Amino acid sequence: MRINSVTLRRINMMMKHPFTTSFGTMQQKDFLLATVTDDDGNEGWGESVAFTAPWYSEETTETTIHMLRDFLIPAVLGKSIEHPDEVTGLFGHIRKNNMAKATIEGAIWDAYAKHHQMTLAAALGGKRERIEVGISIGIEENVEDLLANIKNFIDEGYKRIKVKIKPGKDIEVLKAIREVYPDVPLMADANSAYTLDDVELLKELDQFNLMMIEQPLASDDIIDHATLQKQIKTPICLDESIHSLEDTRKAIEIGSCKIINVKVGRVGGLTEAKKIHDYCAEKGIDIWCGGMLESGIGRAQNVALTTLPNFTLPGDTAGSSRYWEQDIISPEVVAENGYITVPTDDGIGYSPNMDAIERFTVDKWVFTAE
Ligand code: OSB
Ligand code: MG
Repeated sequence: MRINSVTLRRINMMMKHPFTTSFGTMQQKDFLLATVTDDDGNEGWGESVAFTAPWYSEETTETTIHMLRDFLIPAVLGKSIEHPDEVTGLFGHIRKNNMAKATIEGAIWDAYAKHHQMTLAAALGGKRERIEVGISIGIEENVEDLLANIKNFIDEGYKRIKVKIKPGKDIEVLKAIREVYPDVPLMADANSAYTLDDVELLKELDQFNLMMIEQPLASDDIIDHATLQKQIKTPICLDESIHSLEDTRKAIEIGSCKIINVKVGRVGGLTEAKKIHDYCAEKGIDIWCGGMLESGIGRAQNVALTTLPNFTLPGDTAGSSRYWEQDIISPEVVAENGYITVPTDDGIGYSPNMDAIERFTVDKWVFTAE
C-alpha cells in the first residue's frame, strides 16, 4: 500500500451542550480530519483529538497542524507499507506529539482495512458485534441539573455513569447521586484536580462504592498515584498519565492504578492502543476506551478498538446525538440501551458525510506524493 496523498481539514463544530471539567468549559470543537489515499484509490480517515487550548495535554489544534504539515505527512507521503504497525517506525525520529501522530496513523489503518476489504475492528483483531458504553457527564452548576442529566442518560440505557469532580464539587455531589441511585455503576473523573494533600478527602470517597476514580492527581504523575492507591479502596484509573505501553507497564508495576483508560490519540495511535490492550490482558488489568468528545470519525475508531476482548468495562464512546446536532458520518453512531452495534462495512464502517464536512471546514491543505 503506497500513500499517494494526504488531505488535512480544519473543522469547526459546535457541541449541543457545553462540557465542563475541572479545567473549564468547552462547547466548540476545533480539530483536524486527515484523509489518506493509497495507490488503489482507497480513502482512509483519521481525526485529531487535540483541543484548541492545551488544558488536557500539551498538544493543540495548531501544534498538530504544524507537526502534521512539517514532519508527519512528509514522513509517510510516497511511502509503501505492508501494515499500519509500520507507521510507528516511520515516525521513529519524531518525539511525542501523540495526537498528531494518531491522526495520520488512524487514517492509514482505515485505508488498510478498506484495502483488504475488512472492517477496522477485524483488522485490529476485534470480534465483538456490539460494544457496551457509558456516559461522561460534565460538572454542573447545581446538583438538580446534574441529577436530571443522569436520569436522562440512565433512561437511555447507558451502562455506567461517569461524573466530573473537582474540589468543592465532589463529596456533596456524589452523596446526592448515591441517595437517588444507590446501585448505578458510578465513577468520578478529577482530571488531575487533587494532590496528596487531599488524601483524607479522597479516602472519604470510598464510601460511595465507585467503580474507580479517574486521574485524581497530576497529569504527569505515576509516583504519587501509587502512594494514594495504597491509602484508598477505590481503584484508581489513569488517563492523562498514560502515553504509551511503557507508561502502562511502569504504572502497573509500581501500583499507580488498577484500571487504564485507553485513548487512541493520547497514546499515539491504534497500534500502541492495541499493544496496551494486549499487555493489560496478560496482566489481568481492566481497560476501557476513553473519549475526547470526538466527531464521528474518531468515534468510529473508538468503536472498532473497543471490539477487542480486554475492553472489559464500558467506555466513554456515547452516541453521536449526545454531542452533535449533526455528526459528519452516515449513519451516525447510535447507542441503544447502552450498546453500539459495530458496523459491518469495510474500514471504520461509517461513511464520511461530505456535505456536512464541507460545511464545517474552515481550512484545507492537500499534500501529494511525486
Ligand atoms: O478526561 O476523559 C476525560 C472529555 C474531554 C477531555 C477529557 C475527558 C473528557 C471526557 C468525555 O470525560 C469523554 C467523551 O464523552 O468523549
Ligand atoms: Mg479522564
